[in-house]
Parts: sequence; structure tokens; C-alpha cells
Amino acid sequence: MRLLLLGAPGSGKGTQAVRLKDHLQVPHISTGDLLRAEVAAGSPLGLEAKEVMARGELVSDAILLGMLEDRLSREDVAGGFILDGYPRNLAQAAALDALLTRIGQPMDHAVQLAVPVEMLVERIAGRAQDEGRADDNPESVRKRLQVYEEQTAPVIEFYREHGQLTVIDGVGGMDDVFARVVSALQPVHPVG
Ligand code: B4P
Repeated sequence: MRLLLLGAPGSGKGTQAVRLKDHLQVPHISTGDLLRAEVAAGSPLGLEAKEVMARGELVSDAILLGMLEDRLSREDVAGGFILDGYPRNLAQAAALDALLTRIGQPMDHAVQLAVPVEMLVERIAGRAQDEGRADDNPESVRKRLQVYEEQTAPVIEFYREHGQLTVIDGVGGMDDVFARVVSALQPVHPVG
């Protein structure tokens, strides 16, 4: 299965993707994790991305597409994958569409985790205390939410217009949200 997870920062994409990867037995591709690995390795790409991420802005589309093409060319995605964190703007959505068409692996599901903004802020503040991620400070969080509204929210409409979108209530315990996503992925059997 090829699954796209959409949602604002703090909506639980990364959290659910880790559970879904075990359930579906497919790799989890998080562009945030790929970028953080480059930053940790101190690669030229990581050095370029580090400040941009800390400010809560988007890293360049060209870098992201190159990284994604590279990751999707690996053998372990032959049986499917969970993509989390990409696309984050309409240009990335169009690039992903073209890439998946070219490699003959169209997306099966696009799932949005819907969470009110006050709860997003609360969750990220919790993670800031637990993990101390560089972009979880209040100023970057404000910027990330603004970038989400301006650039990523239109991506949700892109998948809605393509008839691929399922919206899931992302409020509740992690197990409850997981159960909702899994049930949305079940094939619908016509009655009668
Ligand atoms: P990401 O790593 O994607 O970070 P994120 O949007 O904050 O989501 P994440 O998946 O980590 O958090 P989650 O909601 O699971 O991106 C970071 C940065 O990388 C971006 O700002 C950008 O600079 C760059 N980047 C990444 N992709 C890019 C792209 N395509 N183009 C350009 N730049 C890109 O969880 C948040 C917290 O909520 C956790 O602490 C979790 O424990 C908690 N939580 C989750 N579910 C919960 C629940 N049900 N109840 C209570 N708490 C919950």
C-alpha cells in the first residue's frame, strides 16, 4: 500500500506513521527525518537545511525532490510506503504526482489528520520539553503553522479535488487515532 499522511505540524503524522509502518509492513518515509539525518551528518545539504528548518520555513523544493527521488528509487519501497511530510506546497504535490506516475506507483490513499490549532501548539510544546527539537520553540512553531496555512493547506484541497482524500479526526489518544486510520484504509465492500 502507498499511503500519504497529511496534516499540520503536531497533528500526529510522524507518530501514526511509526505505528502504521509496523501494521502495514511498509517503510516510513519522513522528509523531516531525512532532513534531520542530513543535519546530524553535517552534510552540505544538512548545513543548508539546518537554519531554514530552525526558522520553521520550508527547505527548497529542488532539495526535497532530489531526496525523495533518491529514497523512492530504493528496493524496499517496491511493496509500498508511507510518506509523511511531503508534499508541503502545490509545487511539491505536482512534482510527487509526476514522479509516482513515472515510476508506476500511484498513491492509494491520502489521509489528513485534522487537529485544532490550540491542540497543535500544546502537543508541540510537550515535545519541546521532552525532546528539545531545534524547531519546536514558540517562534518557529508560529512560523511553521503560518507556513502550513499559506502553503500546505492548499495541498489538502489538491487531494480532495483528485478524489483521494480521507479526513480523520486526529483528536484523542494515539491508539484511538490509529484505529480510525486503519479503519479508513479498509476496502469498502458494497452492500447487497
Ligand atoms: P516534520 O518532521 O515533518 O515535523 P512536523 O510537521 O512537526 O510533524 P511531526 O510528524 O514531527 O510531528 P507529529 O505531528 O507526529 O518537519 C520539520 C521541518 O522539516 C519543517 O518545518 C521543514 O522545515 C522541513 N521539511 C520537512 N519536509 C519538508 C518538505 N516536504 N518541504 C520543505 N521542507 C520540509 O507529533 C507532534 C507531537 O504531538 C509529538 O510530541 C507527539 O508525541 C504528539 N502527539 C501525536 N499524536 C498525539 C495524540 N493523539 N495525542 C497527544 N499527543 C500526540
